[in-house]
Amino acid sequence: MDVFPSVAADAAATIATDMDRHGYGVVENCIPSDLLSGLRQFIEDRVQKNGGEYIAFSAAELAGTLLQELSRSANFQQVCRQLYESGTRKPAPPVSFYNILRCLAGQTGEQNAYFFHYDSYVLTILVPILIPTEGQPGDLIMFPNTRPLRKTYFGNLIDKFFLDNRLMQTHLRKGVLSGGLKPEKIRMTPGNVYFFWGYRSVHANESCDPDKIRATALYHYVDPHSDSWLRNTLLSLRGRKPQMSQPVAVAQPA
Ligand SMILES: O=C(O)CCC(=O)C(=O)O
Ligand SMILES: [Fe+2]
Repeated sequence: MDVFPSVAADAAATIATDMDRHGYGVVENCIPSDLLSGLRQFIEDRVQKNGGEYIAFSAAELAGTLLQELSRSANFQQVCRQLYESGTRKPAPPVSFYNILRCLAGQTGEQNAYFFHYDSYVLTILVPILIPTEGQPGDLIMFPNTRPLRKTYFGNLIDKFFLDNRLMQTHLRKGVLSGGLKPEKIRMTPGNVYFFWGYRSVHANESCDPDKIRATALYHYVDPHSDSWLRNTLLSLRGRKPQMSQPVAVAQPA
């Protein structure tokens, strides 16, 4: 049985319109809570083993979990393909996700908040697993669709250069905290799945209380510059696999 419901074409079209107009679209109540609870247990155990601090898991470490099942779900892949096609007017390539599970907790969770970035992938799907119900929930904050898909990787690098520097990061963080800047704030509910144009939208997450866990699974779909010579040369010089521009995981899973 598919872990994700079938989303009708007109419902997917509504999600795409919401993403264009308000920054994000949502499929509500699509992940049953009994499926989420096994994953929560896994997360709580691993965060505890990690001294109550931030931890992130790659797709390989998620083998056998609900999150891997979701990445293989035909219904989930179908809605991602439809959104991609409606957003880019291009045929959707075969689905392969860059998948990560982020668990914010402790003091190191704080260091992974307010990092404003563009994703390297066109479509971002966010599946909240654990969101604190007391104190700060760690909302997703977003300035939707602030840039188009760049034709070249170099164009993309220029955007990142202007965003990923101390001056701009401080300006955005202070602006958001003082209320001078008003991003979309998305208070996520576990069970729902959220879609946004991660490549096109400046986004970050707020912090949550250090004694709470905030866990989100991210699925990233289609790197528009995967064939770029410049990108591949830079990545091989740095000797690392392509991924989004997030701070590195602070700790390895135990
Ligand atoms: O966890 C979140 O709310 C967002 C994380 C994010 O934007 C990312 O990992 O690219
Ligand atoms: Fe992101």
